[in-house]
Amino acid sequence: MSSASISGPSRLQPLLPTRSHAARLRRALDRIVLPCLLILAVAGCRGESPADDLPVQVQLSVAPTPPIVGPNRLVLDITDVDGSPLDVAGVRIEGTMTHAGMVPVFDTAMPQGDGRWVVPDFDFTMGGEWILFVRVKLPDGREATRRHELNVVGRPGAGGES
Ligand SMILES: [Cu+2]
Repeated sequence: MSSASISGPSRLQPLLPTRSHAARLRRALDRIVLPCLLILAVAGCRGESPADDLPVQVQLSVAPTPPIVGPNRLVLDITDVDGSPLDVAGVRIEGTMTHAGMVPVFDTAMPQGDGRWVVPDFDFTMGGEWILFVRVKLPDGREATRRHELNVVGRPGAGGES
């Protein structure tokens, strides 16, 4: 057994270029990945990502907040891109979750005037992350779909997913 090979600069030398190369690569990745994450975070906060380019914005509020398993009141304020109330022909809601075997929940909103539509008792059938597709039918028959995500909290004995 020789101890001469334990500490020799010649053994460490090959590691240095590799490490700095890895650091350069990581810095380059940070430059690409970080902005992407920021964009995702902003989109997630807004809870809305248009699937079409129709000039329709939907602002969703839920009572109670956070929403609970069981009936909840959905209030949808529908505007054009400038924030002015939009005259629409009808609003349908589809609620679903990402896991397999989920039965979607469908409902229809009722007009309250000034672009506001209400679903009095939208039934969240279980707790967890829900995706709401708000389908806004325009007077000319075209339909805009806006997606909102919200976390439904379970109630004891109400069948929530923990
Ligand atoms: Cu579910």
